[in-house]
Amino acid sequence: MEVFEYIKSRRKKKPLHFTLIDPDKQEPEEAGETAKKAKEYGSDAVMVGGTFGDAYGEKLNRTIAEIKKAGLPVILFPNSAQQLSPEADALFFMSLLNSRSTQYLIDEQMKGSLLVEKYRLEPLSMAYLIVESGSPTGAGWAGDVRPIPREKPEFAAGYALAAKYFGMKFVYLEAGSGAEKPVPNEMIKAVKKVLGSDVFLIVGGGIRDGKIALEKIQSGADIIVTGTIVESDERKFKEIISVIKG
Ligand code: 1GP
Repeated sequence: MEVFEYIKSRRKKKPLHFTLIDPDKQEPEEAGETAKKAKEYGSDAVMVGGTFGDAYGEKLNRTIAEIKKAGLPVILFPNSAQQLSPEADALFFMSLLNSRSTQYLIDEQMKGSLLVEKYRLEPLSMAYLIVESGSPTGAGWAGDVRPIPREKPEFAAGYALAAKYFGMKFVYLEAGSGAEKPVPNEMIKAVKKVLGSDVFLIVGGGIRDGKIALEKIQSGADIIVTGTIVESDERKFKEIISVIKG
């Protein structure tokens, strides 16, 4: 089954959880073990990507090959046209809409699109939006972003509706990995209101326990992404997934 259809059919039953694995932070075998845990605890897919580092080419391919053994779909979450691999099932073909640099709006996509076709990766079109989260994050800095102010949910809604009009299938509200504060509930509500059920709303960054995950789901998130917690606290990781699947 195509990954988009898989997401659509699972969302009809429950909200989803995606596990983010940074290929730069561990050896391929360890990434494979993490993916097995993700599957066991009920996560729906594994996203592979990271802001920084050198996990491209061979290491990226080996990491994904290990992750795939767990049996979950693997979706690339690339930081550039360099972070592509034929081993993955799909990729978030994303544009960082609040970047000030054309590099993250369209240039990397132009460089990568023919490779996406060659590798037969399923492109999942996504608007990526970085939200102010207390202190600067790696994604915001690296992406040359003007973060959306926390008290301006209407700015996020404006970007999200523009993305929907462009035909994008996903909107990702990102607080940044390890964010001090997650995306505000009011902003999630405002964005979901304009997206309706046609576009999936992904929320991630700084989601550290089940209570936070539940608030984000109740505000309108379709998919919750966690990265840091999978590396630091297995109990909380399990708790977050069980709350989402409640
Ligand atoms: C980062 O939103 C993801 O792209 C995950 O963030 O590492 O804080 O879970 P955390």
